[in-house]
Amino acid sequence: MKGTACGAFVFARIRVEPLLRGHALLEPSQSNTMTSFFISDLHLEDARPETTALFRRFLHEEASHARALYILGDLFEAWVGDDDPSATGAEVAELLQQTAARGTALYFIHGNRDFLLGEDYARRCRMRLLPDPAVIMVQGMPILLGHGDLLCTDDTAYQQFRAMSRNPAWQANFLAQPLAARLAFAQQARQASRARYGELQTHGSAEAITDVSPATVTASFERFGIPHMIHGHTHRPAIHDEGQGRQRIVLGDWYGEGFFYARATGGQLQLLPFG
Ligand SMILES: [Mn+2]
Repeated sequence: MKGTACGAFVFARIRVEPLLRGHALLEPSQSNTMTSFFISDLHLEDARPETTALFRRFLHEEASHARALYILGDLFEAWVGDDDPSATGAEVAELLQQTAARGTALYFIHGNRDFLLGEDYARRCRMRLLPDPAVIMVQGMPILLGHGDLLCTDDTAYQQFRAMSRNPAWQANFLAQPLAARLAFAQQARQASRARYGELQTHGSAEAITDVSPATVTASFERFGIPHMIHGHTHRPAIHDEGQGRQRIVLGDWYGEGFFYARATGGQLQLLPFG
């Protein structure tokens, strides 16, 4: 009898406990179908499998059955072409393809690390490539999306590299090189970027140069006449009140154990922690 009672108690706990947690009354599939999510700067790579695991958890828990997921660049730490041989690239394609199969529309904007991510890989993931900047309409809100690097106009050396490397002729030439040469180039570029950041820090100008230019932010709001902007890149998650009813949301990076993502729900934009 004792055993039966104990069994009944366990049974009751399993049944009742989720009901006590209010949110469990709604299946994720019901609660998220109207919600859109925004993430950036995951910097996924084979060297940090725990971050890919966190992404998997994000897709299965927080963003499960979302209406849309917008990935605003730097999904990968490096991307030298759609013949990328990494285990992470293969795993992410599978994860995203499963997410799309559950009914979530996937969109991708290139970052400064993965600007060579092409149509082939996007098709594997079942995500659509968007231009930078892109204007979307979510729950009646027009939103300006971008990776964020275009707003960092004080970094003139970077903007020169960006203009050169986004040129289709430069890209075709680069992609025609053997995979090993492209991987070596990416390795070099990362080292050079790290060295340059260190140099800027020594000169005390890293903070200002690697953040957005306020004048460029204002110019973007004016050019598009849109009150909401979401971007990443600077790794400084925040909601900025830019005046005149304008709101700029900066997403977080995934280098630590947690990160910040944005969510559009009930006609409002929120910045939330995960991890
Ligand atoms: Mn970036």
